[in-house]
Amino acid sequence: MTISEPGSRVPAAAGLKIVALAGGIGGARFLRGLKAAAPDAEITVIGNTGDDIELFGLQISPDLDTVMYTLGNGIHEEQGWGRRDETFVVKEELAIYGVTPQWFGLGDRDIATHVVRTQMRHAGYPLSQVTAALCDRWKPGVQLLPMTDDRVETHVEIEDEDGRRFIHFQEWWIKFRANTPALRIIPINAESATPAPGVIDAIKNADVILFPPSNPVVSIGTILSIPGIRRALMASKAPLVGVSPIIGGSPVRGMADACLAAIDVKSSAFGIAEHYGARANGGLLHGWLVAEVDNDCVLDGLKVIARPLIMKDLETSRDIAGAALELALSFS
Ligand code: FO1
Repeated sequence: MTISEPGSRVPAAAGLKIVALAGGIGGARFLRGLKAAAPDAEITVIGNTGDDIELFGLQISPDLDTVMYTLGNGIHEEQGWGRRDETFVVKEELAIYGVTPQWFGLGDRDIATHVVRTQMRHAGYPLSQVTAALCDRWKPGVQLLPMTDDRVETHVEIEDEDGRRFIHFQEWWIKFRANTPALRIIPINAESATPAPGVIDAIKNADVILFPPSNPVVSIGTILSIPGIRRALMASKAPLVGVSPIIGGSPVRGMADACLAAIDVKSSAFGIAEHYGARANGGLLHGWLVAEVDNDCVLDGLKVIARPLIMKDLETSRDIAGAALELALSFS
């Protein structure tokens, strides 16, 4: 099948079972484009929960919420996280009480989501059932599964004037803006976590598997760190296509380059492709979508196509998702 010009939907995707491993902002925007490119496909999103954090007694799942709000049309569009039309009165009141931390922007509307999640978790519901209940309201139009129901938190080892220590990923990401080098990035407890119900089956039954342009270390990498998920992806017959989150050596958004440095992977479309590996040589990827500036990305056994990769609106996101989908379908 030829890779058709940007702008078209992908009719061949009707009825297809598509599985996407997604992190936060970039992943969510890509998924919005995927829904537009393949409106009649059945999309299952395996969401990263390593960013999860408990603050002020509330259990917060940033990447699940970003996907849910973005696809459910409740997201703060410019930020890519949190709610549109948000207020921060509770945050201001907490600051007046001197409650810390004050670097996490917890909005009033967003707090309702965390209250529901925390109440349900305390009542004994697993995160996967909490997420399904929250999605009953938001109707993201995809099945959103946490990568695991077990608690996995990404912590980052840094060294500064206060010495060498681990801090929560959110503190490194928000308070430090990833400016302090990450000596190690560890998804705590991943090795004893199990995939959430439905995750392995979704991979097994997939016709196409996609890696959106999410952070390859702290989003997709964290999902791959859950025992059984990588093995299921490798055992799947479904073509697996990824989209580079790095254009011309720098991340489109976020600070993937700071994360890649922590695992000694070059911050380039080629570096990440090499990191994931080509399926023909024992890696994960059948295909890799790169920006035109990176069309010199050649990796033995990997089918690479170049396309404009800036997701500035729904149309560009749809075109990128459509190109990724068509690249995947070119293997079947
Ligand atoms: N990111 C920020 O840069 N600053 C914030 O204050 C902030 C608050 C926040 C609250 C809820 C939520 O779900 C996400 C939030 N994020 C914030 C984004 C978050 O750190 C990232 O989306 C992911 O964890 C990384 O993709």
